[in-house]
Amino acid sequence: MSDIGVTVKKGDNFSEWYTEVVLKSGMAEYSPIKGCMILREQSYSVWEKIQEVFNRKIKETGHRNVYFPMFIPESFLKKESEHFEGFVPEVAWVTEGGSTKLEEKLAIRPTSETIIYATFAKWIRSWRDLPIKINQWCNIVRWETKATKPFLRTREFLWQEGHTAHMTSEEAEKEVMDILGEYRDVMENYLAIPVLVGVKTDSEKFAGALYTTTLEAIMPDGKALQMGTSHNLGQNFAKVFDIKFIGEDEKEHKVWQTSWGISTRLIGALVMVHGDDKGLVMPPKVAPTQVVIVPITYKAADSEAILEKAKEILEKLKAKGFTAVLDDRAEYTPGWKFNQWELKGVPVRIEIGPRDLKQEQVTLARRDTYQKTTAKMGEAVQATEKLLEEIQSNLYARAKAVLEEKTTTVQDYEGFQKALRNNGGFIKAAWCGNPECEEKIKEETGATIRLKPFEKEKAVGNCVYCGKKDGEIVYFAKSY
Ligand code: 86X
Repeated sequence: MSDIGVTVKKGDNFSEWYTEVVLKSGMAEYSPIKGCMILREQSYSVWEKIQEVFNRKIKETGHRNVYFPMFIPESFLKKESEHFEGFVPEVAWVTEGGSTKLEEKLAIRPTSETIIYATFAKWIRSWRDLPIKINQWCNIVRWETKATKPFLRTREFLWQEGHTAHMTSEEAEKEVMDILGEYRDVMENYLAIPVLVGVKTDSEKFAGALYTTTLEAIMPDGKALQMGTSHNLGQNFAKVFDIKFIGEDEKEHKVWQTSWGISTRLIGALVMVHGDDKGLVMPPKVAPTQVVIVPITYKAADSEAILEKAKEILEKLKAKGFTAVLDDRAEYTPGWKFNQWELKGVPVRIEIGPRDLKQEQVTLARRDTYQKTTAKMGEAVQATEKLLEEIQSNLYARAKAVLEEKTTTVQDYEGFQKALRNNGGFIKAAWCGNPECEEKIKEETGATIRLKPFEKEKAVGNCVYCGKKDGEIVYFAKSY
């Protein structure tokens, strides 16, 4: 029995707990290839939900989905060596077709800038061709040398990559921020994970970008996780790929570009942030199954009547658009079923037993707090709907409290090191802007600057490393 449920406590060994939950809940399975995993029904369903939500958002704002080849000629990546140099050791190559050596080896896309922007150069002639706002959902391969971890760092993963080209710098800037806002909405209001948003420092930004904006969450072990990124590419790629247009002024201009992405990494964050000692806890808005109905019919004389009621409620829930299942398997006990659905993180369980039937009620058990309540049989659907909403907001509130608890403001380096040691999480401190201080802190503590908050939240203090005046307040953390 013990090998069915989770055997490691989240608070005892977080890393082992994570792996156990991911495997036992039916989220992922290891594959024969190191660093490549199988996305099972539980996780793929969450991915589909993320796709559904994000597709709706970007289509509303005029983006369209496309699909580019997964092979990128070596010469394309070389053209961009300035921006991709650091990544070269991570590229996987195809060198043969059948038994014939290829004339030019092909990279398996680690990201698609080069192939997409070479194509933009063909598509764009005049200002009338702009803007171009495209997105693709695809797989990506990066031959990681660091230890891999399901969802967080795998050699193959799924993502969306958005790529846009605009007439003006202002338009590109707005695009970067609009997408950042949509990402934030997905993360906070669907996945129930609060994030900090801001700008990367020069040493942490994408080399091909003018600036990189980022969304960062904190995991229960105190490490930060980058949840998504939206880049302002300026005219950097337009110069390399010669993407130009004749403007209304009849002069030639280079386009202004953006790129942005989120990946299946978000699913790893979901497990880490909300899961507990019994397994997954799914936020209702992305839960593959929102409600499970378990009839308690063993040894019950009125099992027929119980089942009938259960089916009635199931149909009503479905009609209202909820994803509900009726677990009427006779070969398992209710207790076994409870454990299994808890492991899978189903937010609400409806129990109907002989006593419930007699009193014309149902018992509702919520996954986040394990609290049980009863509702009148006729109000079961309404009560469930309300409970799902409550769970969604409670999960967010709980995660938000953790984020706050794991954020420490410090004045000096001693305080910095102490906070990092004792509490982990985000350290809010002033930084003079010198990359050398940033690098020293990284070397000495392992923490990096995760982001600089946006203008409106700006504050100043003495640099936590060198003590220089009027440094800007930034967020440091150790990270995944
Ligand atoms: C950076 C930049 C950008 C579109 C995103 O962050 C969102 C979606 N792309 C990705 N990046 C690389 O450019 C890269 C390149 C190579 Cl060749 C590689 F092997 C790994 C990479 N990793 C990240």
